[in-house]
Amino acid sequence: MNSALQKFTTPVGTALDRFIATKQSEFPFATGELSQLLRDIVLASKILNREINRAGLVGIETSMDQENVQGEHQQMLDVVADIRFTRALTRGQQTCCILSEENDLIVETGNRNAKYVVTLDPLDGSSNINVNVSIGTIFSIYRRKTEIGTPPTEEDVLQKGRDQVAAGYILYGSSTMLVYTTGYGVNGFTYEPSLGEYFLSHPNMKIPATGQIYSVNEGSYEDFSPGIQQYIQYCKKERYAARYIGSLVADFHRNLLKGGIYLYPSTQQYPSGKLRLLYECNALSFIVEQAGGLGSSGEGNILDIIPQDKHQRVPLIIGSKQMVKQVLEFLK
Ligand code: P6P
Repeated sequence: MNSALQKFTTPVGTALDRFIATKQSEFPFATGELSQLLRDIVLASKILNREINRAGLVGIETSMDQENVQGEHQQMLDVVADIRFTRALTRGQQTCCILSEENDLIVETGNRNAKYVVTLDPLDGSSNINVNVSIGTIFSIYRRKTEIGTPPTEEDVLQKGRDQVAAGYILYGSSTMLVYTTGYGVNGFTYEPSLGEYFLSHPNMKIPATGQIYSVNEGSYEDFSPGIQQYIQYCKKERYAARYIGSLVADFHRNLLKGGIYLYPSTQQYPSGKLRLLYECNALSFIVEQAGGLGSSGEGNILDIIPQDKHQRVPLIIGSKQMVKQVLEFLK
């Protein structure tokens, strides 16, 4: 084939849609419902990506001058993201209810015959929007606990991370990526805006067993337990690189690729840690464990925590397995 022709016929790679269909065909009992649910999430992420990438031009990066149910400052994009994902999941008809950071109560989609529930942080790190720092969406998918056809209840979302069917995140960064797992490894897809499609760019992702990067807000150092303080001193003595973007998905993704550890321990302001078990910590812990890493609260594996409250916060120590285990040694 001549080089000119070759240049214009380079394969574009594996589209996410084809990847989902291929994976579904590998499971004889798969009915396509999970595939459809994943497509619903992908659609919402594409719409949101468009808004984020022109936020400064359309005035969407402004604040809502109101707080969400958590008492946290709400950006307009937080609300837009919540609406986009809720609408896509509702119309996709595979989700019976959604637990979102932006709503205190579970949101019934009206699809009472749907067998899945979604827990969601529609837009994490939104305080970074108006300074053009990467932000992310984090999601978990569970099978409902209540009977098909009945109204969903809180029982459907108060599930251990170990019981997740799938989990993933979208990173709206210098490029937009979707990374997810269904329990059979972790795969990363990069968005090609000119085609409006994600393509497989990071097959079978594995986090290095150890690393030289630590991510923690050292401004809270005085609040940290002696064990955490000793670990931070250890990182400095070892001349590790301090990398903390203030956007969980961005910090997590870099550590997943390069090896490293992210810590959000208990602080004076957040005695139980800042991050939410059901729609941040469980999803990232499922992903990191599938990639060979570890997610811990400092007292046990995140995935084994039995949730008590929908918006429960937990301390999070997550990343390369050897680094997390080392922190646990300091905590003993
Ligand atoms: P702090 C963003 O608000 C977030 O939830 C995470 O994305 C981020 O890692 C963390 O909080 C930053 O919190 O207290 O260090 O500013």
